[in-house]
Amino acid sequence: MKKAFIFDLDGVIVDTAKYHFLAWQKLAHSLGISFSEEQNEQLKGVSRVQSLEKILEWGNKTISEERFSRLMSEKNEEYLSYIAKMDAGEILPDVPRILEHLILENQAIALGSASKNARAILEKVQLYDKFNTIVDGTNVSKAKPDPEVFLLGAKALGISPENCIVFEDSVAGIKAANIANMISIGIGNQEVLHEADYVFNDFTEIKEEFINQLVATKIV
Ligand code: G16
Ligand code: MG
Repeated sequence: MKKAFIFDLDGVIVDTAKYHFLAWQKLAHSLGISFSEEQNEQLKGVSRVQSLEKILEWGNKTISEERFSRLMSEKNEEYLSYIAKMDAGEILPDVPRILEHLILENQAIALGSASKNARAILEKVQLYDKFNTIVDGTNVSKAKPDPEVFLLGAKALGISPENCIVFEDSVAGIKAANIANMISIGIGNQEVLHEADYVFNDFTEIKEEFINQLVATKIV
């Protein structure tokens, strides 16, 4: 049975959260707003627009629409300066092993990310060619936990949602996968991701046999 394995990007394939943090922190400080790593946690999987809205809310600030879009571009330029220095060394442990196994087993592979920079990042870390389809922030209109990003991935691959397996590090992403009727696999902390069907700390804990079982499971 051919299944689709849908990967989130930030926190699953690469740890770009640290670069988002540095860029948002610089922006927040320029507005006189403090910004902690704990607050950054809450921005994981959240779109760029919603992230800035939250930061302004935390700082009790209202700004014009024009300034809002200027700040978004500034943040993205700063973020892209970090992305420019990325290479394959930044791929999270054992992600290539799992991707190679899926390719060997002839399974479909998709990216399901909120990021508008997803394609550029995959190219920088030389993983772009491993994906049969890419759905990212440029294709979706509704942010996770809305299941749109994953449903579009399933549709592009011609595989029913029940036969899709999603790897996600964010609570919103796990919710999105569950709402889409897909198998959800949390990558990260069990307590945080308790709504997922399975949780692993990282890909080093995922064995080929586990993947094979998912592939063999018949959905009626
Ligand atoms: C990622 C990050 C979020 C970021 C979002 C949009 O989502 O987790 O922190 O705000 O993309 O990114 P950009 O500003 O590059 O469009 P994901 O879905 O890959 O975890
Ligand atoms: Mg993520």
